[in-house]
Amino acid sequence: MNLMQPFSTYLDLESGVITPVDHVIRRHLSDMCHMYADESAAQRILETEGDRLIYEVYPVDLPEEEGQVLHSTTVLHPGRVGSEYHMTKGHFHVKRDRAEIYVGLAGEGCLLMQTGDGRVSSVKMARGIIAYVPPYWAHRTVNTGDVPFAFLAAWPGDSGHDYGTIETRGFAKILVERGGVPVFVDNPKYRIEDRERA
Ligand code: M6P
Ligand code: ZN
Repeated sequence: MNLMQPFSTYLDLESGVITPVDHVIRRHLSDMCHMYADESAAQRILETEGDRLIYEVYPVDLPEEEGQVLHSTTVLHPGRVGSEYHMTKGHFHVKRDRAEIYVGLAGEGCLLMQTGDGRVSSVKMARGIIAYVPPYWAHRTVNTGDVPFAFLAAWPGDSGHDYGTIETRGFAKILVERGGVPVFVDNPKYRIEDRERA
């Protein structure tokens, strides 16, 4: 048995920043412009204001293996691309039957979930809300507020991240601003799997 030493890290509950972390993952608009419904709005932002920081992930350094509980915080900055609110890329777990827990820390947003056969669900997130992502549901977060939306997440060590499925198919619903409030609309870029169409 390879015995690990117990340890702790520090989570700033106001900002969502964990210290120490080995490396902060920073996702900019250029990493995901094709994921927004209005790609020309994304291009305009890149040309006029440069490469906007959308979100940061602070992962506690742990081996990605069965038995571990991986955990990280995400700080999702406020803003929109066209009328669509800033969001994370979103992913399925490679092992689809692995669940995840989200705990809201600061700001407000939405946890958007979707199954492989296109069922959708969402949970409103704010400080103190614990959201459960059951096995088989892809998950993406959206910042619907004016301040950074921060949350803690924990998931089994052998889950793995499958980004490809969401990158090619997208989520069925997107969150856009209409008259100052967030509303769900159908994602014009959503692609149903061919076998579902048949
Ligand atoms: C949460 C967890 C992480 C994930 C991060 C950002 O912290 O679900 O596993 O990496 O959000 O989301 P994504 O990886 O989809 O960009
Ligand atoms: Zn996950």
